[in-house]
Amino acid sequence: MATSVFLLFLPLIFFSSSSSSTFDRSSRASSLSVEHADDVLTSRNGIFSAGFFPVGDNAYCFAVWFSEPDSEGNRTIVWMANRDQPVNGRKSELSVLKSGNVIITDAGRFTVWSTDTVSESPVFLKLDEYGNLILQNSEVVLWQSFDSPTDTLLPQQLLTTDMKLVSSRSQGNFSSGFYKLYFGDDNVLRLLYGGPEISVYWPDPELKSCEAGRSTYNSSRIAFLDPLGYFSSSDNFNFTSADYGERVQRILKLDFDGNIRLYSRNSGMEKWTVSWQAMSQPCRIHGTCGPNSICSYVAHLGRKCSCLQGFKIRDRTDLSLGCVQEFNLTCTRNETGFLKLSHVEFFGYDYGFFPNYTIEMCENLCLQTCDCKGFQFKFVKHNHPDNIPYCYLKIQLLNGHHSPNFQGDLYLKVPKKTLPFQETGLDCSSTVVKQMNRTYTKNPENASQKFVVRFAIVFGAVELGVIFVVGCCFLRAHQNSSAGTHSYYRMVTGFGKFTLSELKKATRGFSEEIGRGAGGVVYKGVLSDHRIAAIKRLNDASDQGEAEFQAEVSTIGKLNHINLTEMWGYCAEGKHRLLVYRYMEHGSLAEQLSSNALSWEKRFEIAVGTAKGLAYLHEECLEWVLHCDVKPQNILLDSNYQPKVSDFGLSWPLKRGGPANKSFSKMRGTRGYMAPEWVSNLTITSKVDVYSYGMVLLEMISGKGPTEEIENRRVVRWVREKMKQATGMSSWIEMIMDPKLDGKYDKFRVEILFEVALKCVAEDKDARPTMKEVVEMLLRQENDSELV
Ligand SMILES: *[C@@H]1O[C@H](CO)[C@@H](O)[C@H](O)[C@H]1NC(C)=O
Ligand SMILES: *[C@@H]1O[C@H](CO)[C@@H](O)[C@H](O)[C@H]1NC(C)=O
Ligand SMILES: *[C@@H]1O[C@H](CO)[C@@H](O)[C@H](O)[C@H]1NC(C)=O
Ligand SMILES: *[C@@H]1O[C@H](CO)[C@@H](O)[C@H](O)[C@H]1NC(C)=O
Ligand SMILES: *[C@@H]1O[C@H](CO)[C@@H](O)[C@H](O)[C@H]1NC(C)=O
Ligand SMILES: *[C@@H]1O[C@H](CO)[C@@H](O)[C@H](O)[C@H]1NC(C)=O
Ligand SMILES: *[C@@H]1O[C@H](CO)[C@@H](O)[C@H](O)[C@H]1NC(C)=O
Ligand SMILES: *[C@@H]1O[C@H](CO)[C@@H](O)[C@H](O)[C@H]1NC(C)=O
Ligand SMILES: *[C@@H]1O[C@H](CO)[C@@H](O)[C@H](O)[C@H]1NC(C)=O
Ligand SMILES: *[C@@H]1O[C@H](CO)[C@@H](O)[C@H](O)[C@H]1NC(C)=O
Ligand SMILES: *[C@@H]1O[C@H](CO)[C@@H](O)[C@H](O)[C@H]1NC(C)=O
Ligand SMILES: CC(=O)N[C@H]1CO[C@H](CO)[C@@H](O)[C@@H]1O
Repeated sequence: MATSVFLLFLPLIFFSSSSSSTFDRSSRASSLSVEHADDVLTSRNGIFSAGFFPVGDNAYCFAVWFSEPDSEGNRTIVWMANRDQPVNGRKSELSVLKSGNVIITDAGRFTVWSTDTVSESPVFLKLDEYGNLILQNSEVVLWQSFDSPTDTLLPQQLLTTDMKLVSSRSQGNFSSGFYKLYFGDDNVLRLLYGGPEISVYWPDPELKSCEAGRSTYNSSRIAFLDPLGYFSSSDNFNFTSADYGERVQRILKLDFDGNIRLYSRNSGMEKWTVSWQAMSQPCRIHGTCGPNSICSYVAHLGRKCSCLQGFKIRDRTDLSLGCVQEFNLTCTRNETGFLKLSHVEFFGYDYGFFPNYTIEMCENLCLQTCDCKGFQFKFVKHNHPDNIPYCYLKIQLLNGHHSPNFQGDLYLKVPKKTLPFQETGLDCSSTVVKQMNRTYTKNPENASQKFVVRFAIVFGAVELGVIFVVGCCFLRAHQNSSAGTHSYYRMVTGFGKFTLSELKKATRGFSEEIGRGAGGVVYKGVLSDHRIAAIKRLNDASDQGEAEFQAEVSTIGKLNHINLTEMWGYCAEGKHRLLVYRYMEHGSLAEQLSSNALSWEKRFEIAVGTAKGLAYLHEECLEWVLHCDVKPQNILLDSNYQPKVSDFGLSWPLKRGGPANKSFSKMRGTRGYMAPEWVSNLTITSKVDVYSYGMVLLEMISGKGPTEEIENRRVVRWVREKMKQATGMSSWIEMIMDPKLDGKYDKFRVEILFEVALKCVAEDKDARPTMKEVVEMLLRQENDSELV
């Protein structure tokens, strides 16, 4: 940017002397006082000003605004320093200190804000012509307001990793509000409501990122608005303003109501007009109405909140607090009934969803579940010609909205004696419906057709890190509604945080050990909802902070593939770190290989499934994850002997395409299965897993582990030598094959598996195929073999 060119034309330059001789050493640090209305910095082009701005009664914040007011005479604030800590109207000031720090003091006493900068040489503060407030010395920019935006993005200002726009609290209150625009862990730019509960509402959480037109692969995480009105983000999201062109002032603002809008005007004294906005349906913005309340949109009047029947407003001055229940629900079946509310949808917080359920079945289920507050019933088009009724049990009634276009109903659980409430009692359905005029960008039914899963929030877990993000990979394996009743829990409720006492209880005091590995000991347990879990207690995990642990776990939690073990949750309390997985009936591949329970067909299936799981880890998901410890002990088998790769908790996400980073300082893995790179100090890439996978294949074929010695040789060398020696195909296969198979195998496939295995265990990592290529080789050959 050309800012430095204009250095000399700055209206106000503060000097702080230290080593420089041209300025008087005794000169005070410069300051702007709250008491002098003309203590204002103005940009060289006159467009922006910075100074103290009144935000309330005798309350001021240091801000940057457009010098020219709007049509109502109000200033348009684009940045604020101390939005959450306004200062007194007397004796407060912003000072540039000799040390290079800039501070705001309240009433001459407390420092409420500072840039925390240090400089040996004199520094000065300037407001550039793009509205950026810059602190610099003669060499470098020490600090700039563009790096810490509040709720507004100006043209040329970058929104990048670790930056976020945070809405203001309300129209007249500039304090930080609940809505945030930021780049998520999956590189997608999104809008989040972070009030009492947390949920993402843009892009549409019912859509996978790719369906919303977003890419998760570009980790540069940069978004910006150009002066002409084109906004683009590294996740492929972009838009062009309705009034694209030059000579227009623009701001992109995250408004207090949770919508992002692009505003423009031709000049000062004009009204700002909206030239783009993110949400066309305001009731789809979460957090508007709070729990047990329904949002409805009335043209010209805006959004309106109304309580469900039997609930009353908690606080008339703050509708976002929602409504409280007035009746008492017992858990007795014969005392409880349901009230139908048509065209009402409550989003998220599902206890579970159940395809092909009738209303009666759904009612029964809700009655059996004491925590069930009601259920959503709607028809979802599936893989069938007919729509299938779906039942979503609600554990909380949040993000409710009413829309005549919504084809579904909410059944609210109420005491029988309060029935019959009539549906007409719902004031928004009787009065509001007719006035509503809403433009839908798409038929909402279509959106739901594609999904059997709704975005849901982990109960109790409010950490940002564990927000469940619906990514491209999240639903991949679950298009088939009968994919298993087990999976709905996790998919719908996300994964949760468990308490240590819960897990103690589940495992009966960690009594039943079912496995032991480098990372920790695994116990069998039964969760309070009767699910059988494998609970891994990590050794020496306490050197990892809780936040770091949660971040890592949330990465793992996002991975969802039929051939990876499902993680249901975690526990991080004090020094304890535990992971909760689904229990696998048939234990590990290692056990099954040694007990000779696997036929050749099963072995081949397991090879394919494992390759698919690893390929997904490496390439298809949100982030690249290396496993680093692929071995038969970590390949678990479910009741159908379907493989599930487990224990990828030791892995780290990698920047896609990039080499491994420094964090690979410690060697990981198990002797015998470890790629030579680990030992020879070469770069660690996903090819280490390919090597280990190759070793597993050899073991599955030959029945011999990598550390076993056969004729004084390790398996790999032994196999290679046998191949060289052999004259005919069948002779070496017979020599190598696991004798436990008793000659029952498909020679053609053995050959394929061998070929793949040997490619995988190549010493040179670049000669090894990727896991994706492995899958292709196995499957291509599989089809060929069927033709034979
Ligand atoms: C703005 O909202 C915050 C949070 O509710 C509150 O503490 C503060 O007093 C409000 N400020 C004004 C000026 O009303
Ligand atoms: C402009 O300021 C007046 C009072 O100063 C206020 O009532 C009005 O809501 C403001 N308009 C906007 C758009 O903020
Ligand atoms: C990622 O996004 C940035 C900014 O939009 C772009 O410059 C870069 O080319 C993108 N990288 C890839 C690999 O697409
Ligand atoms: C802008 O978005 C459209 C669709 O949303 C996409 O096709 C196009 O590639 C995007 N453009 C850029 C430069 O990312
Ligand atoms: C609900 O229960 C509380 C105490 O358990 C009682 O005080 C209250 O009157 C009950 N409300 C109704 C509507 O029965
Ligand atoms: C509900 O059923 C239980 C036993 O089935 C009975 O004891 C109770 O009195 C019944 N309550 C009502 C309100 O009918
Ligand atoms: C739904 O359930 C009914 C009976 O309960 C069954 O006949 C029907 O085949 C099911 N439909 C689907 C699509 O599973
Ligand atoms: C509804 O809104 C659309 C577009 O905003 C407009 O064309 C239409 O006339 C409106 N209908 C009613 C009944 O207000
Ligand atoms: C949406 O669904 C309707 C009927 O259910 C269908 O006619 C239309 O083509 C669908 N649109 C899209 C974009 O899938
Ligand atoms: C779902 O999977 C089952 C086996 O798990 C299979 O029998 C059924 O045909 C599948 N249904 C669809 C629609 O793919
Ligand atoms: C491994 O490589 C790193 C840097 O590439 C080097 O600092 C270290 O000394 C090497 N270790 C060995 C054992 O060669
Ligand atoms: C979705 C997916 O890749 N599933 C694979 C899981 O593993 C089995 C083998 O047991 C494969 O047949 C599936 O294709």
